[in-house]
Amino acid sequence: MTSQPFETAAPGHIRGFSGASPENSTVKKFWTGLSAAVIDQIAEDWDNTKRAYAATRQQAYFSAEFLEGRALLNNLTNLGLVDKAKQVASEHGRDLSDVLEAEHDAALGNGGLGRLAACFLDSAVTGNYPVTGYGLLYRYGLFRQEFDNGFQREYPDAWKESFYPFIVRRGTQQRTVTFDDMSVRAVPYDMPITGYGTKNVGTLRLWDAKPMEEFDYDAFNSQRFSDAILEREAVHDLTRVLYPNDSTYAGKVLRVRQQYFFVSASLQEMIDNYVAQHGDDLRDFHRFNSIQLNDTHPVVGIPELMRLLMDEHGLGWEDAWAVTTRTFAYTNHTVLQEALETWDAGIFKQLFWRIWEIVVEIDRRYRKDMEKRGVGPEEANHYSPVHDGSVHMAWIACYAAYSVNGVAALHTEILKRDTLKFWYDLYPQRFNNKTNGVTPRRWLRMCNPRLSALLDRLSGSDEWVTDLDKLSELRSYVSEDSVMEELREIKSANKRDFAEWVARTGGVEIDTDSIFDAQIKRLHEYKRQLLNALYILDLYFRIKIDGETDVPKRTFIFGAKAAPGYTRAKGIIKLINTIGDLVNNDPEVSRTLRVVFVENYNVSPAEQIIPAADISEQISTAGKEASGTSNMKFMMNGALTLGTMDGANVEIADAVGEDNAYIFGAREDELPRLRSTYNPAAVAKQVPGLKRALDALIDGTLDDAGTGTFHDIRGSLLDGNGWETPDVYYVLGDFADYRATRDRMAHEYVADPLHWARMCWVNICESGRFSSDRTIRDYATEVWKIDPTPIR
Ligand code: 26Q
Repeated sequence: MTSQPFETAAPGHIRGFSGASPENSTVKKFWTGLSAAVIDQIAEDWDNTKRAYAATRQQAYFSAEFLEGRALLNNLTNLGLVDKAKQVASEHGRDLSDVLEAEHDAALGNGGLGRLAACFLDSAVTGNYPVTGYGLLYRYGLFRQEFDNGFQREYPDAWKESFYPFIVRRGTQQRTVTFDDMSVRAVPYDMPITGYGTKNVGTLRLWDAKPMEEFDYDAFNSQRFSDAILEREAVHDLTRVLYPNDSTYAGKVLRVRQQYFFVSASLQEMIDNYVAQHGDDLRDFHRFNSIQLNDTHPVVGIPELMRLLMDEHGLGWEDAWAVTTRTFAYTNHTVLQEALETWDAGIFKQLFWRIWEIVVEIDRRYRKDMEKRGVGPEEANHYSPVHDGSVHMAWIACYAAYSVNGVAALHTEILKRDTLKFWYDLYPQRFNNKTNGVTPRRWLRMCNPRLSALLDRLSGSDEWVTDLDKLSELRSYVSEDSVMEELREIKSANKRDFAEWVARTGGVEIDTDSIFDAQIKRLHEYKRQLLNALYILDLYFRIKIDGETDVPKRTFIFGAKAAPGYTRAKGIIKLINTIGDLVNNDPEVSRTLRVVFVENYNVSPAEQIIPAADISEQISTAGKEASGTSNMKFMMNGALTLGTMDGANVEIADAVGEDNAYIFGAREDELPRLRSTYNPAAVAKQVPGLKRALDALIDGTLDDAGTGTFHDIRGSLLDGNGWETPDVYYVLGDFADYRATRDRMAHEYVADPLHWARMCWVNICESGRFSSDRTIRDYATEVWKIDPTPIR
């Protein structure tokens, strides 16, 4: 059974949704109909894929976040339907690009970790690997950001309020999740994950929380109307909103409820499927199932699987532990101490006493185990699952998981050397590195059609789209000037598109002849947007006061959200916006420099920015950024990295050679020595221009609307405002090298455009190892032990 061809079926779907002819439908309804037509195309393959995966050894990817972004163009790209969709649109008097713009991003993630999960699902299905994503169907995604006088304001992101066709409710597959104070119905919604050049369709299963009974009629009828409503609301609270923190731990009860909720529902389903396929001896569960934990957020799955195996399926502790410790693998995404998840023991006791009991028993056995191994009681206590009144999620993961990995080579080394050294010494064989990657479908094929067409033509096929290493075969075109000219034209055209997009979305006017220099990522002090901002401020004075004239034209592009409670990060947003106003409104300087701060940065804006960028700012303090993934997206699109030797930058520099990247700043291994004698206030005096830039924060040049924000930022660098360690992230220490390197970079850009193009080309051609296809292949063969399972 096959459905009608897409282009034949689509108009009917549009009519069905809009109750109007396609010509008279709103653009949103047109989008909805077109999207429904995509689902129509894949429905049968999706069924078949589910069946095939259920019968084989399969992998679950547990993650509190999946930052999918838009779905329609991605699916059209994967299914080879872009031209047909264009045709359908134009036949009804529309531009496909307008229709695509009507889609709201699915922003069910904060940043890197959530977007990585989305790239992984894309690569898993493209490689036909039996992988299913499990997470939460948040009603509100990551907050929408607006600027109000340069300050960040947050608004709810009601992303699915109007009908969203890319999730399908599976009402017959509900589960019940039981807390001590309430039972909750878990309703699965499936998002299809299409692959490129395969019939397989993977699944992202997102759980929604519903009251056990739609209405408690007794309560309604017995004058307890408001109790009934309140109870219902308490359940709906569970999946109401994604927590917007990405680097500080917040011990909110609701957050741990969310975690237990999706993890319990997912495990119940996996066990039911196992029983249906392989019978009810659960001692072999791990032979058919493995679960990757995306950071510690789903770690409560470890005691929950123990509970299900023992209490619901009759296994003894030893058998259950044998299964559990062969099922879970753990990925760490951060070395920041303040991000490590620990829960107050009282929360566990109150929400799920049985889980608490199991954690305590894991703890008891762990201590005995350590004693046998000769670990001293003090050290054993420090790494125990429960101590000092808290449950330590990372330690549970390290004790129970069969695999522990970091997300870039340097990061994994730091884990082994510092953060997780204790565990590495105990279980060296568990530790492995899996350098992150990004999907070349969304981040090259789809977002950069011009470059894509050039790569198709030069390589004679689209094979590179699923085998990105193929691009290295094109490296020799580096010496063909005509190809390099073409590359330059592609970049120019992308820059014009971006400038138009900025103008359309209400931003400043930008010069497409200028160097596009972009830093797009969450706002955090360790990522050092402040270093970038101080450079711009200094450059402003160099032009304005020092009369420097030999300054290449630059457009500084920012995109960043700050966690709503992270005051200093929000201050830095205000600072960048204020510097932007100073620069953009200056009649002289604005001829050379412009600052664009893209509001509400998200996946879709990234797809506009990255193909247009010349320079990729990756300037975190060495040792702090676990990997980074925008660095890979920029590289793939021919932007050069201006970065520190941190995270995956190290591997990017290695792939392209240091001649094709701009590396600066203190190295991770020299920072402890440098810090021991570091005096930021002295550095500020010594480095010319630095004091002038810092003083502009408090001398009236920059106005923070009387909030004291800029005073605090300056103080944080110079003297720690009298209470904190000054300049923890070594902003001033790296400033001089950053400025010299960035200046040199700009001069090389204007001095020899052809040479610049050659460097871009090398970056594109050597980006193969940063495809998430490679990452997934490595997980599949080295950790998950799963095989490609193509349908038909
Ligand atoms: C924890 C507790 C309570 C509420 C929220 C959180 C929380 C949520 C999200 C903590 C951390 C995150 C996200 C972390 C993250 O995105 N880390 C990034 O992961 C990327 C993918 O591996 C790396 O490339 C980045 O270097 C890393 O910063």
